[in-house]
Amino acid sequence: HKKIHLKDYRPFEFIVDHVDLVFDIRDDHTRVTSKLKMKKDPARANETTPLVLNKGTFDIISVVAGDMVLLPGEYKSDDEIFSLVATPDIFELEITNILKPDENTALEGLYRSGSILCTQCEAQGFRNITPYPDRPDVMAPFSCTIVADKTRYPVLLSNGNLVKSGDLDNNRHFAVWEDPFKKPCYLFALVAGDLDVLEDRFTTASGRDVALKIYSEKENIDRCSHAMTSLKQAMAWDEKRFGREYDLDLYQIVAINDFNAGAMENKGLNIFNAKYVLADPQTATDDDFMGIQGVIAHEYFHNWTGNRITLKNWFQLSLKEGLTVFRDQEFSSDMNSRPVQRISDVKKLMAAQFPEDSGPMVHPVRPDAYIKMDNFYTMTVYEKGAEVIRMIYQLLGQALFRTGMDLYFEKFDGMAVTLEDFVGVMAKVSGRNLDQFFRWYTQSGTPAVSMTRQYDENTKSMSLTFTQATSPDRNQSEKKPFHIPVRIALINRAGETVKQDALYELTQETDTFKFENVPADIYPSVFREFTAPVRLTTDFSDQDLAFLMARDTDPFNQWHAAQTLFVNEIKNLVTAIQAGNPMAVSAGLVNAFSLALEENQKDRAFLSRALALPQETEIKDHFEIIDVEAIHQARTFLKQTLAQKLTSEFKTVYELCRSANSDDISGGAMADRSLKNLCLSYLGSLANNDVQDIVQKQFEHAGNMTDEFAAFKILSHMNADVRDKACPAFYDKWQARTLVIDKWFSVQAQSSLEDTLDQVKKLTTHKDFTMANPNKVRALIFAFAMNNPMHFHRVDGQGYEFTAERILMLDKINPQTAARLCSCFNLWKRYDENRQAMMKKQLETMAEQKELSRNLYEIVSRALE
Ligand code: DPP
Ligand code: ZN
Repeated sequence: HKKIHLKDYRPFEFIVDHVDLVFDIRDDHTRVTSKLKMKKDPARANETTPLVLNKGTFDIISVVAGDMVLLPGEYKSDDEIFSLVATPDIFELEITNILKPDENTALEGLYRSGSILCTQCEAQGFRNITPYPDRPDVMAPFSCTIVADKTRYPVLLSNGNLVKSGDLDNNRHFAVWEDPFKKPCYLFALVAGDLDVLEDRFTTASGRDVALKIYSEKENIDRCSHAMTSLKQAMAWDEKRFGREYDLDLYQIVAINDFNAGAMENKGLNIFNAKYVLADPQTATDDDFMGIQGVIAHEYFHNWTGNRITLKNWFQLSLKEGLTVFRDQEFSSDMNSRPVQRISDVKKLMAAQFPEDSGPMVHPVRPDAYIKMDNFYTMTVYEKGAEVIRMIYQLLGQALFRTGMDLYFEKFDGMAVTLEDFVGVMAKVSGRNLDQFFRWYTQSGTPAVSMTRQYDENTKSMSLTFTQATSPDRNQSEKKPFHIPVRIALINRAGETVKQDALYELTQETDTFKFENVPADIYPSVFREFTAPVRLTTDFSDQDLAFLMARDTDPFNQWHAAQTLFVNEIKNLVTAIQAGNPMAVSAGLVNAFSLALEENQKDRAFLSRALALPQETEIKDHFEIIDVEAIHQARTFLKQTLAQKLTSEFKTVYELCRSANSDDISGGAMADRSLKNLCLSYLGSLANNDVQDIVQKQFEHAGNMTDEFAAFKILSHMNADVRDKACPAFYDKWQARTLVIDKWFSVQAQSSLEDTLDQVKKLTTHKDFTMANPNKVRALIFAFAMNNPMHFHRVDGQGYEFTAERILMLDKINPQTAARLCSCFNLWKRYDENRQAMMKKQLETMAEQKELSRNLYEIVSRALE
């Protein structure tokens, strides 16, 4: 399988002036006719230049060049390429081919989801629709005609504006769409189906009246209003914060049940995984509501960062994704609680991006090479990419950053550009040299930064010394220092600010900052709001951390101190377990925890995050060799000890937070629920009759999915009897709601009970489970392999065996999703010898398969390299 390298990038030799597509949808096939108006790049006029278009596996029916019908010998066509040996300087090419969307299980290109036909083209799915220069730097205006049966497909959608529609013979009808904006083909979209629509309007700052339409299957149309509210919030926010207005008269979103990713920003016609559109308090949790708001906004923001300004090549993916994630994070921070948003974004980065950096998929934010681009829609490109933008924002400050964004939009509108172009405008408007900073894009790995304090009694000065080091990896054998911004404030023992928050910059292996005239018993609060994506170690003792947890003036750092305390405690417990010593939780931790819990009248959303123990999957990142059982045992023991010692406190807070109205999704009500359910989860870990009763009551009488699901999760861990009652009850109530049934699968897959693997195997034959639906696979198989370390890493290897079988099965259906699932084996070298050997064996078995997809091949071969 061929590797594509950034260094081999060449511009396309032709220009596409216009694309005219016709989709003739029939019961068992769709006939696509594409008319391309093309010309040679003027620099190549009169040269003999072969035309090479990307192509998927479909049959070509006819090719017309100009007014000449070409015979099969006059063009070349296989499963990857369509080519002509030579063309005139200016020409038209009409290609007709036949697609079988019903057989398209990979969900790339044109495919069927239930009764709906739809498309997914990013990254390289358009080539499965028609031969085309399938690369983001070829931009063209598109028009699209759809012809279909009126009864089966009453709604016919594509990008841009509807310019014509009408009836035809034989109960058929047609619609013609024109998109006035030039775009790369990965932003093309088509939807045909029997859909209902929720309509609204938005008037932009300059007075453009935009029709907003959200489409879904008929039975779900009353669950689209939260998505609509979120869309309007996003449109208003982008005008206010970035001066960006929407540019068409119509914005459409379609909810689809079978979708590989979260959502797709196709120009004027977003296609969404239904999970990120549909919600009401009865069927969606507060997290689901937040997720929808964030994803709706993310796709909307792409209209400027991604669509109007797009990518020169796929290596630049973070140019649109890192920037757009940064924008959606800022949006969510402005709509909700900024500190809580920051905590959840950083938690995600630490839980999923840091491990990516320590495994075989480690790559710079701008990768140098790929076999299959789909494999590089990663936490590094997205989440770390957003952190890199955030660092630029920190270095420049809000005003200059905005000036830089304005210039970026002005200079590059309608173009396909690079990360250098983006950082270039930021350097220009600020007058700063960002050359060293650019290493964040080209050098992989998480820098480890250590901070130590030195106090000089004579001069009454405190020095902070920062040392950075990044481990060598397959991308670079030697790492140069990063340019790392760090926000620092000084706090005294009374929790008062002694020195205001200011920005410092690390550029060397070691940097020291000196603070004069400060008392000895002072605390530095460093990397406030997580100024940079680094692994931080400090010389803080557990007492220092307890102080910072209570008194740091940055809530993010309070959270971080609490998490560090928990991790330290769990590490001590793991050491005790491994040495065969009895476990004990330190009194200091219980005390710090109890003091924090007393602050429950303040910010409950924040508190529920600060007092949540890190997951086993997050804890593992703090160990060189991961001891699955010991980590599970240690965390469980810590949780139970806290629950035991603070039972009445947890019960009190649980009662205090119960007043929220069950269908109120305001920030305050969500905060109450999250703290209440955190308390319930601690109590639930005790699994005695008394708490079982409380959990059971909440499960049975909950007025919303957040409470019901929280209780259900706890019951699923209690014991087999309890679980075996809760599961059918939940199923019977929600069997008609496929998104809720996903939750039902995932809870069972993540249970800590002994027989979980057997249950999961049984569930693979459940009538509601299918390997063909990515949401179902994620709910059951991903949840088991990624979020249930105790059972995935079973010492008999059966968890590995089961998962590897499923990956191979899935690879035949949906290679993109199979490759994603396979990353559960990525950290195999971090486990004990026995597990290493078993995981390696599964990877080798996969590698030996004859017909691995390119997607899966890349993941497996990197893991074994
Ligand atoms: N471009 C999409 C997104 O991140 C992913 N397919 O929004
Ligand atoms: Zn995106």
